Amino acid sequence: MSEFFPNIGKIPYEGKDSKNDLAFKYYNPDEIIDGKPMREHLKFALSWWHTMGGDGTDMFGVGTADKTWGETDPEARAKAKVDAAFEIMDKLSIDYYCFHDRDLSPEYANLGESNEKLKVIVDYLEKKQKETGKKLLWGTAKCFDHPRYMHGAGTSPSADVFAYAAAQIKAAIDATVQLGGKGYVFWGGREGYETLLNTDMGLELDNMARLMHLAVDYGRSIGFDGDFYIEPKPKEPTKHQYDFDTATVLGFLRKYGLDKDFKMNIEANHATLAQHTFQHELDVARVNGFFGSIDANQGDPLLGWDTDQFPTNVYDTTLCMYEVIKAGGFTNGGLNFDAKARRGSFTPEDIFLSYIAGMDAFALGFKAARALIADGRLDKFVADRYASWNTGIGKDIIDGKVDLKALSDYAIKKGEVTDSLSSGRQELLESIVNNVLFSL
Ligand code: XUL
Ligand code: CO
Repeated sequence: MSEFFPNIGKIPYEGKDSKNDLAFKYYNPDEIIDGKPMREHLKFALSWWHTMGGDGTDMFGVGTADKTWGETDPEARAKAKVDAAFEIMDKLSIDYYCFHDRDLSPEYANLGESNEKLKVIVDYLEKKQKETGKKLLWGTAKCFDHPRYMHGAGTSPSADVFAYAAAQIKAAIDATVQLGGKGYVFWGGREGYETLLNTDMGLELDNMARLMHLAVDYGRSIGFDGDFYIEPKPKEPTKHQYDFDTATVLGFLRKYGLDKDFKMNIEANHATLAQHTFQHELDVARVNGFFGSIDANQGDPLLGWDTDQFPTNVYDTTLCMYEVIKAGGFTNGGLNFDAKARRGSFTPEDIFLSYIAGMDAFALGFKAARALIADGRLDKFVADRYASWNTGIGKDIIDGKVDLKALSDYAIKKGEVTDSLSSGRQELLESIVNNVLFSL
């Protein structure tokens, strides 16, 4: 088979002193760390939509990158995309990929035909996976781009649209299971509203949960043993997205009894759109036991929309990997690059250069996070800060040994609190992070 990128060979790891643009400086896929190779710690995934389909089209202009893969017939193009994607994954040492149904195969004249054509591509993917050892991280259904979804999918006022979305989700779950994926994502593309003047919010939320329950029941019935994920996002495309942030989604999952089957797929740029840090969203997921997977990218602090840039901010990747390590690492999840090269970075080489940038930033972040934990100063500071909960009245509160009256008696007797107040030392801690980061 001829190559799509004949001028680019397998990207080698050359170390931090290399000046070779087409080499990794930090991502050394086979380096063993804590008994397993770096590639298994990071579990990088290629996003089919951006990398294989995104041509740079924006609101002000047509595409700048050629993503036709040399084909005009839709089925031939879908197959060429598979070949090109596997070449990219091989050359970049990426083990996983993620898809929406319609990234793999477009819509045809009717749903029956779309499903049949999707199956052809899924069979082809299964064959390629067997030949190469590449894996599916997660699948999802694109229930937001077609005009039928203008008012939502699971939250559409039209029951027929709900049924159509259910059909698409069924086929996408079938594909995910056939390809051995351990994740299935719900990103609520148009699950939200523009004005309450035309919206029955209560019914829409109930229906969104109904669709998820139907998906869980079906997935489990055909042997899907992975995680369902919700990917929180506060705005864009709708003004009020129901999955605003992790805390909002947690309330939703618990209310509707979906909390046993779902975890979070946290996206960096979605976190910042919700006015949170990436680390905040990861931490909310972790401390509640809902940490699942990550859509790795970054936004631009000066822009208020989802720019899906490749992540290069090492401070952020460090604090992200700090959370991942504290969560015990990835199980079913991984780091999916929901990221696209800038519209002006339009050449085939830019695909590789942008992935190298993102992968190196995460490899460096992983090393830095491990160094922060090994250094121990942050952990020790936090442990000391909460020491009053380990003994005395703090321990009694945690053990449930005191009631409100007993606490009142204690506080009156003790008088003003002075001895257990200490400095938060934020500046010191920030300088410790710098010290560790720049000693790597
Ligand atoms: C949109 C987004 C999606 C999801 C999958 O902002 O992040 O691409 O990751 O539907
Ligand atoms: Co995403």
